[in-house]
Amino acid sequence: MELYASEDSPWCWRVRLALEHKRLRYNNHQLNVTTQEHKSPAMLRLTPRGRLPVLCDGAYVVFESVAILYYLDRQYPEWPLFGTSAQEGGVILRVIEEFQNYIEPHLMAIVAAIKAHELEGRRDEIMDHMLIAAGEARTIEGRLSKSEWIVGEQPSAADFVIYPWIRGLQQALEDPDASELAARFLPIDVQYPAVARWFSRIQSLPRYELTEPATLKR
Ligand SMILES: N[C@@H](CCC(=O)N[C@@H](CS)C(=O)NCC(=O)O)C(=O)O
Repeated sequence: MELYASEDSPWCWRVRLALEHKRLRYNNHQLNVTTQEHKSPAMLRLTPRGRLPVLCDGAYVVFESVAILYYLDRQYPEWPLFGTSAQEGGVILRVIEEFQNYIEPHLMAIVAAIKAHELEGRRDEIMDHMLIAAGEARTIEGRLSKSEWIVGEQPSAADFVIYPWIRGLQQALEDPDASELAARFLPIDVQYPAVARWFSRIQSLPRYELTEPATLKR
């Protein structure tokens, strides 16, 4: 399999986590988004929107990260990503949809503003995003205080979709400019102890370290 990905993208990281979880071998092609490598004619033939990740399995091409996870699970059912029953699969997909629709846009706004050094002048707007994200993190904390994984007894697509964003938020909030925002979330082991324990569980998964963006390495 060929994975076309950008190293520090949460959408690409979730696919690397899923591939490693399933013990699948793949060639990881890291594209440089800054130099528009992902918009080359060859890439646009694979994925007309010019977004990453894209997975090619032989002649079959799939893009959109959650669609990739779904494809992998149907094609390679060992080490399931969407549970072992229709009901469990429904809950996993519901949690993913809720995350992507109601939380991800706020996390994107916060992380992008910190990385672009744009907090000055946008502090109230970004704090509003932070308050929503912190409230949603409370819901995730509630789930993880009852169970080791976001849904069910094993790691699932829900863990692999959500983890890269929360880990990315933790990293972004370590920027000294973001201290006011950080007070709503850090230190994570004090404010969200179940999330911190879940971080350790994910980081202990086999071959986890191969999935981690170099910019985030501990
Ligand atoms: N909904 C898509 C989002 C993909 C996405 O936005 N990827 C970023 C990763 S860096 C990208 O390709 N950005 C480059 C661009 O938009 O030109 C998914 O889940 O795969």
